[in-house]
Amino acid sequence: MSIRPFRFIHASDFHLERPLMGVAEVPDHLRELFLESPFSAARRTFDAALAEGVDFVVLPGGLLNTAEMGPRGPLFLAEQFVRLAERGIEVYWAGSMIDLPESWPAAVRLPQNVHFFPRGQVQGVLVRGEGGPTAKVLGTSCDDRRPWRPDDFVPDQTGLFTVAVAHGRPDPAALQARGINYWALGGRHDRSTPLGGPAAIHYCGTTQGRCPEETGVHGCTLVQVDEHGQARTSLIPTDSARWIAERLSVEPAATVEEAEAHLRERLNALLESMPAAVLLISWTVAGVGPLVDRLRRGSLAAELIERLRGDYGYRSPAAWSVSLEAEPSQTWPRDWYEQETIRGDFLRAVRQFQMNPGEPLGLEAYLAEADRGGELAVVAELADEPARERALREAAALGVDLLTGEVPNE
Ligand SMILES: [Mn+2]
Repeated sequence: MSIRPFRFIHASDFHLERPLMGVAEVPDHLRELFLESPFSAARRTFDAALAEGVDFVVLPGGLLNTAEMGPRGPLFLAEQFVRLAERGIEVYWAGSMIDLPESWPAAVRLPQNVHFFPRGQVQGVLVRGEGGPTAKVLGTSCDDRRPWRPDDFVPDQTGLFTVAVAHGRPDPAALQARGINYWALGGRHDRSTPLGGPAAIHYCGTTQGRCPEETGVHGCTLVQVDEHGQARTSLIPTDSARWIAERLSVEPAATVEEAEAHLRERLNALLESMPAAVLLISWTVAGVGPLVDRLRRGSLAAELIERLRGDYGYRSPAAWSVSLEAEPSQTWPRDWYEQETIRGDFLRAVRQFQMNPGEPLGLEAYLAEADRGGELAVVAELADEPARERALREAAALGVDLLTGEVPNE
């Protein structure tokens, strides 16, 4: 296949309706950032499209919750689309369940360059360059009555490079079998490429991490298709706030001063490697010994975090320590399990659950009446093995904390 090279931007999951969240407290000087960074990430995406002079932009959904967010989101997006229209850049948008074509407010005019794919069927659009068609873009918006299937997508019969745009998580093998050149997918917030090569499957991820779990760099993807029809993807960062999870192991004999020096070293290294974004860091300290015990109970963790915030959290850009926690211990002294104490009873009960992964935890009983039997009840079952193990470990640590009494380092 010999074709004219072209390039496009692939971006999804702007979630303009959702500020940054998942922290206990937001300091005053970062409030604006927590509210605005989803918008600035979307704006940077369109800035990148203009700067790179792309041929078109594909948006596989999750851009905004049109039902929840009022006029600001749609007005903002329409404005951005106009910027692209002025440069002749087409936009292909495949909505998710929160951004369906029907829910776009009629009062906000979508410019002509925006092709919003309908729900319930796959539509194909030819992308025209100066010398004729360069590519075919196929897309569909989500439909709860009939979820789209990989089979609905048929590659261009004349051999044009075909891009499929959709929101969802189908089986990569079923996608690969279709013979589409590039699957531009949305619906995952982490960036991933289930399949590279001539039938690429790519999730660009959200343009702005929204909570402590959405760690690392977020952005949009620039896709460059060469004359052989090979697609090359590269990340363009768009996040102005970046969530970082850092784990620090300490020796049993470590002192507070040593641990603090390590934390500062890490902070300096992070600031050096990522100077352009505000860093939001969740610390986990792992290990055994008096230091970790003190971090788990008492005020040491709060004091440490206060000092780190004071020294690094108000710079520009800031490195803000969101939390500092001791990792729940994996093991407790063997004789604790044998003691005829309430703590012994408790640890034996937890171990019973740990050794029998099939035994239900029965957490549903603790939910409010209205939530039983619902979606939350499924989550509360903790059927997912790592989640169950983590919950049991945390329960054991909490039980040990509460039942060990005043002797912190027994
Ligand atoms: Mn999403």
